[in-house]
Amino acid sequence: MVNVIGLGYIGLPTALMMASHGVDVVGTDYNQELVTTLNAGKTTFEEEGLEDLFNDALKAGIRFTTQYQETDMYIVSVPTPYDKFSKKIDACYVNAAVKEVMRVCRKGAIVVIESTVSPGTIDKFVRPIIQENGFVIGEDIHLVHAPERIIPGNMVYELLHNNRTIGADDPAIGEKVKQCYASFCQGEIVVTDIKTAEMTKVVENTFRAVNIAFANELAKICRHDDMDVYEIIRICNMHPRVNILTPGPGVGGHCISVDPWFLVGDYPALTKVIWESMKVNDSMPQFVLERIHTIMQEKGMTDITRVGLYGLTYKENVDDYRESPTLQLLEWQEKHLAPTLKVYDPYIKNDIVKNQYHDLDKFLMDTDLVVIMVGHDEIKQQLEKLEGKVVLDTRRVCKLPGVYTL
Ligand code: SAJ
Repeated sequence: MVNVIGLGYIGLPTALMMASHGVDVVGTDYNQELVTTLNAGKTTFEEEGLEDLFNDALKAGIRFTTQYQETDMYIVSVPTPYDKFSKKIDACYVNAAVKEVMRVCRKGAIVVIESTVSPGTIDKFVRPIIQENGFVIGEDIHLVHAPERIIPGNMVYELLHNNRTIGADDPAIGEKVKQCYASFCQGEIVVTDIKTAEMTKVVENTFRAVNIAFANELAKICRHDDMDVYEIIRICNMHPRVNILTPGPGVGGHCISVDPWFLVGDYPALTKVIWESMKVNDSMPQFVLERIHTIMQEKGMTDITRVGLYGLTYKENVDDYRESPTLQLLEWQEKHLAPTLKVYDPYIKNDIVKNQYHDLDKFLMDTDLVVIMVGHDEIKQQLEKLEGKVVLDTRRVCKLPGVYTL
């Protein structure tokens, strides 16, 4: 039996996928409300294909509980935030989960850490916890790091098809864990050591952060001299060895906007490019505010309360708003005592910010300048509703004449 610890954006789909492919799975989360919801037959977030996968896993017998199970394999997929001041990883959730596992696990159990951790985190935090509990690593407990790679918005497909990395002290244990993931994963599964696996995960997300920062910097250069950044990137990307990502209003989510900081925190003297890239990405919400100001001046608009932000989530067609550019923008704006802008997002049903709307038509009725912060399919399919509005499109989804871009 596999006990998946942490039933969030990664743990839940992983547990469901294993269960629906014949593995005996129990999902554990310390959040009683979340466990109750799952036991009532409801999923806890929106994701394409998740509902069907959930039903398959239920039929296959998956169980959800707040209790850690006595078994011989654990998959820990809890969050790893970073400390905003030191920029270093905060491994408190991983540490707490491993401590709980130590209380109940069988001798010879395999503990797989799926959570993203910076290189050396398992050596520094996880190994001592196991040893303090009187276990010998490699004999009583086996350690493995199997970082996840799935992208919100396409998780189910990517769980099935992405290649994976498994880091283990003992290659034979690595192979055993590989067999478990191979129950559903059709991609190639590489077995390596733990520190290499830790590093690859952080490097993958840092690569993307730096590439996005480059695109964002190009957007600023092009704005400065009135060039079309999208056309320039489109043409450059026709070169066989160039692949620039897309500029946007900032970088959000719990991965690309967080993981590169682990490297900056651990190697401050060696991370110049990464550090500057993160600063560029973090500057984008403010850049959008400046664009709003310029456009209002150009259009002779004076009433900031008639400006509305379309989209609160960190990217299109997901319901996750952690670290979202819109939240970053609102935070920046509030610091300057300006009245809060109007906000609407079809994926966010609860009120999480001031002046939040829950109906697109009503939101548009009260807005003269619409700033598209997220390119949800909803707005892409109803672009005609923006006719007659001043539009600042930070996601390049609305190619109507007269639309402002970054
Ligand atoms: N963004 C841009 N321009 C782009 C691409 C993205 O501004 O060209 C923005 C998005 O709007 C969003 C942020 O960047 O605010 C991050 O979105 P994303 O789609 O790039 O990535 P995530 O954070 O949803 O998922 C990433 C993925 N990592 C890589 O592609 C290397 C995913 O595979 C990882 O599993 C995930 O992080 C994770 O959990 O670590």
